Amino acid sequence: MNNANIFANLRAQFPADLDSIAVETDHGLHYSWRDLERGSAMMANLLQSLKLPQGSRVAVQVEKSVEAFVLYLATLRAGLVFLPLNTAYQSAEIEYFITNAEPAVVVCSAKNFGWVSKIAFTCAAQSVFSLNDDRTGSLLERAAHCSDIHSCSRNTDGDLAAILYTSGTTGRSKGAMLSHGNMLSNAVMLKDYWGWQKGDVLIHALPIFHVHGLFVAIHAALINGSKMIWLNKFDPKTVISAMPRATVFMGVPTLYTRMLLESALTKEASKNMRLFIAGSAPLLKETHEEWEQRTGHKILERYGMSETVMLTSNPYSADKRFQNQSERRAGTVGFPLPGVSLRIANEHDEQLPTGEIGGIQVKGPNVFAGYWRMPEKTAEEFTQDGFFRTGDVGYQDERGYVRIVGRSKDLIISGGYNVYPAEIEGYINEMVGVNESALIGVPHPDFGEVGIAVIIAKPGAALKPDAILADLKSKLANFKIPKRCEIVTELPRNTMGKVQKNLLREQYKSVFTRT
Ligand code: MCA
Ligand code: AMP
Repeated sequence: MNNANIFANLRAQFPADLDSIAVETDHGLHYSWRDLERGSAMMANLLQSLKLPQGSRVAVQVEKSVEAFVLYLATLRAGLVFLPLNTAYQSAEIEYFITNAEPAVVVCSAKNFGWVSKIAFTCAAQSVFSLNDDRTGSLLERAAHCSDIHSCSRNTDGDLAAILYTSGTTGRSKGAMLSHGNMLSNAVMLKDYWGWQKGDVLIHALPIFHVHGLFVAIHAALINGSKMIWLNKFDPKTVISAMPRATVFMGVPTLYTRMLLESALTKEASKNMRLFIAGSAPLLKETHEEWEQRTGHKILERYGMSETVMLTSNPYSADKRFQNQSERRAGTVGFPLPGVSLRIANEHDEQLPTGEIGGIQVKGPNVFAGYWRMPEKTAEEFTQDGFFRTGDVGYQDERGYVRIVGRSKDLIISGGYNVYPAEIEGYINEMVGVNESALIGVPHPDFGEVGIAVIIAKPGAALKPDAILADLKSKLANFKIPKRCEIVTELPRNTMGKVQKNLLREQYKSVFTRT
């Protein structure tokens, strides 16, 4: 029987010449395919030497580095479950994830080892290792003593490969459980759909703790045996200067708008590039058009979720046989990908006619198994006939292109990161002198959308916006901090007394975009 382990399948596509370059960093380091093979074998042997039960989680909060990417491969290879965590998360956030997921192994930056290991050991983790972005840390020291020969774990399609935490409309984050089969089916299909070719080189400039940078980008490059030009941190100038040696780039819209501010972005600079892909947040039509004007390339926009990996994509092919379906259309996220069933449904989960707006529901081999240890939440998000309710609202036009027009979930997407208003409001409402708060998302020229906190004080309390923001900053990941705080005397409400966030969004919509 075939091994469904995703590492085994990616490994099978490594080039025959293992000494050729697999990863080149912006710091001038070169890693061969053999380095990836040996490095992941050594780390996998280290993890297996811990004799962990099947399904054990390996939680990782480290700065981006090639070694962190190799740790991801090693975890898959050892048949364990990878749990990536945003480096911006602070102790209360990390404590929640570790308590909830109960990882057997935790890997963190050496600078955070004190507080992270305290949380980890309190939650019965077996081992805590450090890993830094300068190739130091106890993980590498320990792995250096392990064999560089390792036989990959055998897995079935349904075996758990990763858990990605994501939040819903209320309450705490939920761990979306993705299997080897979910990820492999998506990677195999996208290789074909996006026309990956021999000689393609990917510029990798995204963080590796979310689906976009970790799965979509890395799996695509590996399954095509393609070299990556690796940036630990996005820098528009560095990406543009790498374009003559590359062919594919993936980014959230903010990365594109930041590159558009660079005079070095020209048709000449990008003439070697084959494909620019955008996703994770809506790409403005203006960005799409300006990019085409400046580079001659039409960005290919696609849509996905942590729970489902990739769902829809604009077409890659300009093949005339597909007539009017081969165009990349700005403002749309394209067509359901092969194998993905997508429908626009009403509140009774019934399919709506073309052109009508409703909830986007999906089904397919890419759709996750459920939320970690939350069977009720999982059941709530699936329809009786097995479709997953994405929480996104949209329609399909007469040509079949999907357009997202809103979200039924209260979510702000800022620079490609998700911010859940309920979480931030919870923190603000606990502050002394606060009566009530509402966090809304408004347009922003750099991050696409950012949060504004609108707050009512308790009678007699004098609230200071700066103090509120500073307090939040000490507790929460930096991207979650509202970019502004407004103290008001009342919030607009409907007849049921519910705050009308749509009216607040309207009121504050031009705060950051006014020229
Ligand atoms: C940084 N800051 C932000 C954000 N990032 N504020 C709001 N939203 C953000 N996304 C703020 C920090 O709080 C800080 O503020 C200041 O900017 C500088 O922080 P720094 O970390 O230096 O920022 P940066 O390096 O310029 O980062 C911006 C970025 C980054 C490169 C756009 O946010 C990024 O890499 N975003 C990509 C996220 C991503 O990969 N998403 C994919 C999710 P202060 O100085 O006040 O503290 S996967 C997904 O959504 C689905 C599945 C899909 O479809 O792909
Ligand atoms: P996450 O929870 O990080 O997996 O974010 C998934 C959400 O990002 C989706 O439910 C959408 O709301 C949003 N998203 C992803 N890609 C796009 C896109 N191309 N356009 C609009 N929204 C997107």
